[in-house]
Amino acid sequence: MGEVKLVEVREKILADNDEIASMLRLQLREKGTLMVNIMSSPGAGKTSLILRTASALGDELKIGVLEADIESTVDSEKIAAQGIPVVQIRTGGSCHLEASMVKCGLDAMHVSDLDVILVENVGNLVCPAEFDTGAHLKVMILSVPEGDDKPLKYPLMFSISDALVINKIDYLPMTDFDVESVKKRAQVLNPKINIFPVSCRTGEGIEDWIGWLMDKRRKFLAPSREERR
Ligand SMILES: Nc1nc2c(ncn2[C@@H]2O[C@H](COP(=O)(O)OP(=O)(O)OP(=O)(O)O)[C@@H](O)[C@H]2O)c(=O)[nH]1
Ligand SMILES: [Mg+2]
Repeated sequence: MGEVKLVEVREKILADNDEIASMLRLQLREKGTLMVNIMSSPGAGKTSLILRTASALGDELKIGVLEADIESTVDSEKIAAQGIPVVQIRTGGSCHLEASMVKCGLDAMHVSDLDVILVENVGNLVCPAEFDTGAHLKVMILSVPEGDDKPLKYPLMFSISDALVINKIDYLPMTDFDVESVKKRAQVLNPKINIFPVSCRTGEGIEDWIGWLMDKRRKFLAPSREERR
C-alpha cells in the first residue's frame, strides 16, 4: 500500500492570517484610525448597531463601515443611505472575514480620513471568532431571541470579545431570556468582558455602549502605554 502524506494547513493559514492582521492593526494605529470588528449570528443586530453608533458619533467623528457578506449589498445600501462611507466585501461563500479580505476592503477606503472603522463580519457565531481581522476591538452581539444558553454553546466567541452587546432587550418581557445568567456565563469565560444590554429598536442602553467605545478610542489615541490601559 502506498504511503499517505498528510499536510496540516490549519496552523499555517492561521499564522499567515495573524501576520497580515498585525500589520493592518499597526498601520491603522499609525493613522489614528480605530477599527472595531462586530460579530454575531445572522440577524442579531450588527447593521442596526452600526447605524445607531454612526448616528450617535457622526457629528464628532468620521466613521467608515466595512461590510462583509457572503452575498448581496443590502446592508451597505442601508449604511450608504445614511451618508456613511461604506465598502462592501463579498466573501463569495466564506463564512468569516480574514485579514487579507479586510486589507482589500481597506485599500478601497480613504482610511486616513476616518477616525473609526466599524467592520460588520459575516453572520456566524463560530468561524469569525477564530480569525484575527486586524481590528483593535472585538465586539460580539447576542440578541434576546437567540436564547441565554449561547455562552455554553459558542464559548470561543465570548472568550475572545472585548465587549458583549445583548441586543433586542425590548423582547425580554416576551421571553424567558435571563440577562443575569448570560452575564455570569460570559464572565466565567472572559472575566474582562464588558457587557451592554441594549435595544437598537428603542435606543435603550445605547448611551452606555457609546460611552465605552469613546473611552476605548480616547485610550487608543493616548500617547503613553500607561494611559492606554
Ligand atoms: N425588536 C427589535 N428588533 C431589532 C433590534 N435590533 C435589530 N432588530 C431587527 O432585527 C433584524 C435584523 O437586524 P440587523 O441589524 O439587520 O441584523 P444583522 O446582524 O446585521 O443581520 P445579518 O447582516 O443578516 O447577519 C432587523 O429586522 C432589525 O430591524 C432590536 O433591538 N429590537
Ligand atoms: Mg447586517
